[in-house]
Amino acid sequence: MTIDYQEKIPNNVGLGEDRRLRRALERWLPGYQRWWREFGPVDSESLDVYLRTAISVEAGGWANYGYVRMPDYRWGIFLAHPEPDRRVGFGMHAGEPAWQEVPGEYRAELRRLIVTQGDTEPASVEQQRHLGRTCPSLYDLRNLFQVNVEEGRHLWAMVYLLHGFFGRDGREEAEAMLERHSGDPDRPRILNAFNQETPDWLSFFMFTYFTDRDGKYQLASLAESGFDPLSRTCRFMLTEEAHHMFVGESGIRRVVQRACEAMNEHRTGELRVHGVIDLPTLQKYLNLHFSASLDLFGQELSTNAANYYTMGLKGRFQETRIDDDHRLADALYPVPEVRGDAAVMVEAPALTAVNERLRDDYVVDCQRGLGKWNRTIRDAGIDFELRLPRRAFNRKIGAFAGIRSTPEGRIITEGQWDRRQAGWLPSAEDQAYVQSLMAPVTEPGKMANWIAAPAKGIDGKPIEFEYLRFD
Ligand code: BYC
Repeated sequence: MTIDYQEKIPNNVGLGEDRRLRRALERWLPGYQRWWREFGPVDSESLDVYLRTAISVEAGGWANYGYVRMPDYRWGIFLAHPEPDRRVGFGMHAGEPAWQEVPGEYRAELRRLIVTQGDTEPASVEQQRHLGRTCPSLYDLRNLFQVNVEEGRHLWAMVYLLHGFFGRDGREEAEAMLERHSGDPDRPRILNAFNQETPDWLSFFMFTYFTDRDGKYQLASLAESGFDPLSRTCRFMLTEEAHHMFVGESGIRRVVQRACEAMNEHRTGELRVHGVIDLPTLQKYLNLHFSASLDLFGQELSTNAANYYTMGLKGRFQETRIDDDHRLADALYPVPEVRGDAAVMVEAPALTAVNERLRDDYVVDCQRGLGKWNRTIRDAGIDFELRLPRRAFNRKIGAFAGIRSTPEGRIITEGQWDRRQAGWLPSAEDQAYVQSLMAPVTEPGKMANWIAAPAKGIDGKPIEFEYLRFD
């Protein structure tokens, strides 16, 4: 059954009554559709995919499942319900009523935040566009497409804010979002991690675990914003983000499980002859994606971040639950600093350290998945532990950008790094091996040899459900 959604653009922002907004979006739509055809998932035009489509923000309203022909997906615009009498929660305007319009004096900063956030969404779709050709199962292919359409919707969410609240320059920024492309040497995406390729499914699972989790923390901080439409948009986006991180966490767990099964079956850790991804290779991919995602939080000490905070535009993670003055006038926060060949912790003004604090929250959250994966390894009776590298490792932004470090955080010379890095990050050979495993498996219920079956299917359906129908 193909669901016939009544509205062209499901929304709860009063699109029907807002002619100006409708016209701006209608003008943007053909460019978006062209972008989706040219830069969205390859070979997906004629597929019927069992997807969920958000059609309202009520409980269950975002979880409507049905077969959807991919280009006909209804990208909707949703804000979480308003909180009555919501106030700015932090910064110099703490306690004032939250803004329903853009405060003129903060317009440039707010626009920059929204554009940076928005830019990542289509970027990730571009990064993942070829993965459909090598899906390890129909279940995984469906999840990939679900992630892709929801990232598309997240772009819509930011474009709605630009169109709805920023006038002409907002419309120009919305256009530019379709003109920058991941990895484009002339017009790249704004943040570095979104210009890297996602060339294989192991990278995809790592990306959805580590990089989408940066999304969770950034969106959560923006959800604290005094600009209420941004806050409400981000709160709804977070409900979708959870599924993306589930795809990553469960995907990596299944790769780990398959590695353990193969190790026990063949009584060796050398799994490449058996067409399975060995745990040391997995650790290298983890090192790469974790360190790249750490960079996404910006510098340890950032006047941009301090300004966003003081202005009331971007808060800390779960700001309202923190028990302090929410102004950070005199507070201190520990940040790392490189002194000679050692990293030391120093006390810095908490206000300029909000990026670092968010990064700290993120690292704790990342660790949870490792706990689960390591339990899978332990349960299989195998003596191996996956670890997060220390934050000095392989950094391009912040205090550690200029130094080399081992995954354990020991600062080393450039020469030592050159000799040893192939043991820590995926080498050309590792990448070629992982790439060699990527062959499509499209028979319902079947899995590629390098990954275990999921624990259960989607929407209560069995694993062998036909999650996609080919024309
Ligand atoms: N790459 O003061 P600093 C997601 C620049 S992911 C390139 O430390 P700030 C998703 C910075 O622009 C979440 N440049 O930076 C996940 C600044 O330039 P200027 C995305 C960088 O501004 C998966 C200079 O360096 N959302 O949603 O405090 C799939 C000084 O830096 C980078 C957001 O990021 C970098 N990594 O912090 C789909 C939220 N880092 O001023 C989606 C919005 C820094 O000298 N963005 N720079 O020209 C922000 O809040 C901030 O822009 C950042 C950077 C946290 C990213």
